[in-house]
Amino acid sequence: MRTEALDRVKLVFSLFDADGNRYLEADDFELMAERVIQAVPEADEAAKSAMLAGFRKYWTTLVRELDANHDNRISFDEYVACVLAPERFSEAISEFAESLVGMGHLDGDGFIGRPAFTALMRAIGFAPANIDALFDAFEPTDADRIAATTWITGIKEYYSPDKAGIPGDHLVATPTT
Ligand SMILES: [Ca+2]
Ligand SMILES: [Ca+2]
Repeated sequence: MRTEALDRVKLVFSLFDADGNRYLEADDFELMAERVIQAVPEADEAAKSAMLAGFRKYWTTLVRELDANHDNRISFDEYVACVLAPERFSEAISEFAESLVGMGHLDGDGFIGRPAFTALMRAIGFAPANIDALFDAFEPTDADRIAATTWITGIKEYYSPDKAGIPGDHLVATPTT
């Protein structure tokens, strides 16, 4: 596994542990889903339902595939195994990615504006400077919007054990400005 991939996984584990007890549990995903759904109140109800379903599917996939000691929670050591077998998570990550991007895709024209992107990423827990750096790496249009497909691809790459030098690494980096 590449160091970059491990750093990305560490960050996501710490953010998804929404209550900070060092284990991922069903409640963390409910809490995170609620935060993300509230981040873009103007999103339509279908997008919000899809987001909740995306978080729940992600959780049920994690606990089914990774809960080695069957205590219904995922420790970091258990979680790291997710990058060793990415194919077992690709369906859940795809659904999660599409539902997250759907929350920001307010007018359905294939593009996401920076405000919705920032609101969603802040709700997950990423830092503002990292979020801006990621958005810029996605090469926004003159109207400061990115393609929905670019963001979906970026989320999937984030979880790829053999990727480095990708836009998602901006989320892990310590901002220099
Ligand atoms: Ca937790
Ligand atoms: Ca466990």
